[in-house]
Amino acid sequence: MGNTKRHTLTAALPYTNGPIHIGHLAGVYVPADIYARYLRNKKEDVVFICGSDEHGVAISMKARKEGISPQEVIDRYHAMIDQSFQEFGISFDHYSRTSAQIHHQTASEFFTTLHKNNDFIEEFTEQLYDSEAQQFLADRFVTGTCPKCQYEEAYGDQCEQCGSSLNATELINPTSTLSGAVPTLKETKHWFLPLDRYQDFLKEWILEGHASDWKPNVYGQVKSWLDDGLKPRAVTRDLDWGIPVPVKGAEGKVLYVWFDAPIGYISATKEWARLKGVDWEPYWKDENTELIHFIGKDNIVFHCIIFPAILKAEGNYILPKNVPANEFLNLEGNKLSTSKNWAVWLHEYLNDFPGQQDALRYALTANAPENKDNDFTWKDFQARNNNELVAIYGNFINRVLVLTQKYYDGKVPTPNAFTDADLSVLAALKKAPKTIGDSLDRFRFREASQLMMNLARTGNKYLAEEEPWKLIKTAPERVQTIIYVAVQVAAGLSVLSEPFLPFSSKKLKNMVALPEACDWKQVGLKNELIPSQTQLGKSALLFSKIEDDTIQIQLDKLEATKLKNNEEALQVTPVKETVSFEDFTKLDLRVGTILSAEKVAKTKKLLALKVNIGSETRTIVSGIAEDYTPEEVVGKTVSVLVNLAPRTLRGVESQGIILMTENAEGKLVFVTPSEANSQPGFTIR
Ligand code: B3M
Ligand code: ZN
Repeated sequence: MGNTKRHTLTAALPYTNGPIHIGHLAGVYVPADIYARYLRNKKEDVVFICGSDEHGVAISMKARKEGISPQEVIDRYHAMIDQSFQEFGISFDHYSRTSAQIHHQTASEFFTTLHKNNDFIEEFTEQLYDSEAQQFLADRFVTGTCPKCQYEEAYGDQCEQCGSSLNATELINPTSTLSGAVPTLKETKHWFLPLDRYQDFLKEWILEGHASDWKPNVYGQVKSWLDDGLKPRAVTRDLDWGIPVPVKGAEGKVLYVWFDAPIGYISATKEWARLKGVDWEPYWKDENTELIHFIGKDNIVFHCIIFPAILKAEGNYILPKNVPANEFLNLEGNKLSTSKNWAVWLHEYLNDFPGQQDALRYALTANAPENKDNDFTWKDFQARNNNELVAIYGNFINRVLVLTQKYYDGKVPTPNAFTDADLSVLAALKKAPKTIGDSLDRFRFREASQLMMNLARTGNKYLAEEEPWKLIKTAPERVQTIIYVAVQVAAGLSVLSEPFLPFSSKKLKNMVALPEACDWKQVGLKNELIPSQTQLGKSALLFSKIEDDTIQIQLDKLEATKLKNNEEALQVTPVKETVSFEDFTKLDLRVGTILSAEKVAKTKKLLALKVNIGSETRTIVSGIAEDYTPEEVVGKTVSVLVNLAPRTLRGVESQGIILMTENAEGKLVFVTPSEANSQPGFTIR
């Protein structure tokens, strides 16, 4: 490839425990694909790598739940994910899987090399053990409270709330997700990667070397781990699904999934190179190669600390130049959830919106969760499609093609003298590859997509202002110039929109008869992309309007999911054991009113309330902060259990319980004495 730059791009390997949804797409695959297409468009040397992550507890758990083997789980989802990525136009050069033999071999070799170099510590330690399930618990087999941020549903290897990487034994109040049992400690031998040995190197490489070019969210997370001080981390597990630990004395143990999965990028590159008959090594070992990892924010520690430490220990590999991790995407105001089916699934979208891949790609890019979590709504999706793709981009292209056909039988006219308006549009076109490219180079995909749309907007506005349809009778020589200019913009757009809108770009390229050689750079260099007298191709609609009832079908689907989840939540609460009337009368329930409320520091869920119960004011800690702000609850009339023994929650003594139930949306609501005139202190019987 001569003197072009070499790039190795990786996109996080999806777990094959479920299909792909819009959160995965917006966070990882769409931006990665835009970047890959952009570089190829500039004729650079790119390998864009991904594959299925088929080990780890996520897979075992899914298999258990469905009563099938892990192999059946991974085969099902690997095929499905691979297919939906292809249909969506995610242009991986290779999509592999970590169950492939070449990966088992590559990962084992890494482990063996590090083992020989004494890069591991071997230790007998006490690990969490579920004696009901007779299994050691790590990673997602155990949940508990995060010691760093107090989030109550952290996993045994990671807290999704604050992103901290954890050891299972650090969790406060751990529970087994297999049996619900409280685990005990039991001794077992494991191999640890002493991350502390890499502390100084990581500090220098990232904190000093990448303060300005890494995204603040990524840099900030890395800095906080390094400030905390790195600790050794087990890279083996007591599990029966995974890559066997390739050393003596490790029978029944497998590699930790986060040890093997990132190595999957390397195995997949090897597999690709073998198929293509090229050498894989420069893509991973040549200092001039730019390695970029596209990931979601929950994967930062693994790609910025653990994997680099592994590569560094091995000694022959390059490190990532950047790790442009995204934040999370929500759906209609709620967190995406595979288990709650709260998602827009890619395979379903492809089915429901055939031929409209670009509409979703565009909506996810224009609203990407680049710097903060963001919300996907169907209304916004519809608006992006109808008001931007159809009304601006599509309208412009359609006018250009239709007018050229009508006035000149589809042949690009010869321009006459250019006016200032013409020249300024041509100048905007010539500048666009640089401005859009600058944003892409800095991984600002939202901004880049808007700059691309602005070029279409410029074209559309130009035609609206010049009104060639009015001039055709009076000043036909002027119309020749206008259409000529508009054709150039359309041609430029076909190139510059390709990373964002690959399907319509391809159609558009045919429509404007773009020469094969015209790439990103040419658009910025040439004065003329399509010479006069070029015969244009047939015009076709690039985008179609999405109607309200189509959107309503999707909203109804989500509504049905909500209802189903609520029903299931109801069904799983069986009636408790019978109590005697005498026991019931022991409970002292009273009407109260909330006088004030404030958040309990360092918790997400807890509010500390002052409640007037008639005879006195009580402090009551209530787990409602995710559903109510303090301001919203002040003044509410509530039902209170007032003779519960006081309990201390996060340092605050709670002197009672407020009765709550749930509404149809799953929001907590107060059990309110609704008949008029009940007063603080009245008893509830
Ligand atoms: N399988 C994705 C996740 O955390 C995880 C990425 C692996 S990248 C090497 O959902
Ligand atoms: Zn946390």
